[in-house]
Amino acid sequence: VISQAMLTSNVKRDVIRCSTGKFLVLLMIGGLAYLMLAQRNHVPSVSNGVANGTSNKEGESTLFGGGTRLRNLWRRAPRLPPRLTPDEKATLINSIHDVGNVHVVLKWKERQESVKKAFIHAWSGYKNYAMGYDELMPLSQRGTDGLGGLGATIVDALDTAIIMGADEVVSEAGSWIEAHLSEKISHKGQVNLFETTIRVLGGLLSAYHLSGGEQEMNLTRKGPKPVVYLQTAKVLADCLLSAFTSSPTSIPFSDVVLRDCSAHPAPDGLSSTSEVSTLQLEFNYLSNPKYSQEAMKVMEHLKTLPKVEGLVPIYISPHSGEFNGENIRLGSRGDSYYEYLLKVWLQQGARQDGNLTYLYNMYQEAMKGVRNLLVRKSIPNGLVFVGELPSGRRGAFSPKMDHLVCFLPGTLALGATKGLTKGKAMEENLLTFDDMENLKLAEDLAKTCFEMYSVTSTGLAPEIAYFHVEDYSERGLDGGNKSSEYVNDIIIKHADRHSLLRPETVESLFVLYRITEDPKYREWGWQIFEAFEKHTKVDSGGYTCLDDVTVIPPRTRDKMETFFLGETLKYLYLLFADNSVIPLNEFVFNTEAHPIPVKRAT
Ligand code: DMJ
Repeated sequence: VISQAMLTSNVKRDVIRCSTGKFLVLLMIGGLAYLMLAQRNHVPSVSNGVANGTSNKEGESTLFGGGTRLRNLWRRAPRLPPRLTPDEKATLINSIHDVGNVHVVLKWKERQESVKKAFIHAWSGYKNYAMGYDELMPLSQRGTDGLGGLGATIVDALDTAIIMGADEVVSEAGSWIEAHLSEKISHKGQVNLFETTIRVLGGLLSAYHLSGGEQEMNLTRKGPKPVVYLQTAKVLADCLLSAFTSSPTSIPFSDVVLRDCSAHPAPDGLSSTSEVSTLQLEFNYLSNPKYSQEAMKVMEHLKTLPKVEGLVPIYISPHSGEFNGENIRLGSRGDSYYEYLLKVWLQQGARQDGNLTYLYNMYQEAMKGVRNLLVRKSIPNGLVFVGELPSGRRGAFSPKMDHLVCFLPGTLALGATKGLTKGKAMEENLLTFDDMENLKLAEDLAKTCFEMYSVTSTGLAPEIAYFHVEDYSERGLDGGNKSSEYVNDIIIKHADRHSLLRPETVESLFVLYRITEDPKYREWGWQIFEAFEKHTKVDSGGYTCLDDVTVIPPRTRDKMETFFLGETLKYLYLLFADNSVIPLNEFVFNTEAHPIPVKRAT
């Protein structure tokens, strides 16, 4: 109507004169005005869309496309993505995150299952060819008694089986212990006090606790009643006590003959410092002063001895009660002295019992000593390592680090947060400057321990590594993996190229993962596990130690150490497990990875 009415000016005049026409013209003007206003208001809406990451092009054409302006008058308003409330947004983000998590959770669940399968494979070799012996010789398919003949693999493996829910193993190991162990304890010959305490006594006590002994239940529903483990532990501990009571000082003798419970010093008359100070978690758990007093006298005596910035020589005489020599190291014969200073304090519900603060102070002082006197960086790539002082503080520094030292990152991290996550400890303002330093050192050393694996052709660490520093280097002694960034930093001597399937690195990866929650520690652990699978698995059952980790195929040694089941596979399983399994603020692991509960506040 309007367009036709506009055709001639006569018509235009007539239209304006008549009232219907006036109404129509007003309607037309109003309509045009509405359309123009509406179009203007759309512009910011489109910009919103752009800001929200939707339609940039559309926004530009609306703002800058002058030729299309009229066309735009008739086009639909752009459709913006639905606006979400903050709550809806959070739900969406979480659901996306959860889908990611499901994959991650499944991945680690599967890997954990692989470790359990490895454990069952190790056990089946032992059961088929060596049941009742201390260790399996997987290649010659027989057993050997390297630890006095108490079936050490059985007791060392039992709590790992309980934690993994490997019911058949629990049943077989438990039944053997019930039927044979007490009898063996009363008949066998000489055993080492330390090895028997950490593996057999520690294994029995942990099995007792984990299977519900304290609640007078049998949580595993397999094997004997848990009290059998405790009774057997007491029979053993009663005999081992003679190592303390026969000594003229509070430093125990190193060996005990089980059949008559007589105690003897080592042939050279000396005990290892780590051995005499790594008995207390186990004897304390028996919660009878006749055991704990003897064990704790050692620590009280060690407190009084002179030290080098908290560091101690690796030998001590039970005859004089004094340290012997000046050799200071955190590897063999020194290692778990430092570990138990912290863990015995933690076991006693550290915060509540002021009587044991001296242990924590000794630990803190020693860690400062480690930082001042033993920590260096390799060249060219700056790996942080812990060396040795074979002739004390006035002698030369040796850039030698045993694989055994790789327990230290875990202990340092545990000491810093007392088993809490780093996040929680920081949130609650619990970390001192020393704690932060120790945590940093823990992370640096864990990396070095991992690189001791990845620098070799097999991906497995040697027993001992040397580090290239300014005044020490040797050519032609690398680990064989030329693509490793650290092939020139780490020196592996021919005599040190064996692997005993030791646990210390995976132990530290487990503790560091729990504390820092950094997934790289799990990935490193998985790489190490895969290398064990590839190079040490024996088809007929069991895993074997290697003679040389730097060549492929590696030369083998015919032995499966008890700690491969007691520690290495347990720590790998826990590394891939949920954090609530054996929480670090409720348990301390003895040095053979047997979890012992921390005393609760009364
Ligand atoms: C274990 O028997 C214990 O961890 C001990 O403290 C050191 N050595 C072995 C494992 O390497």
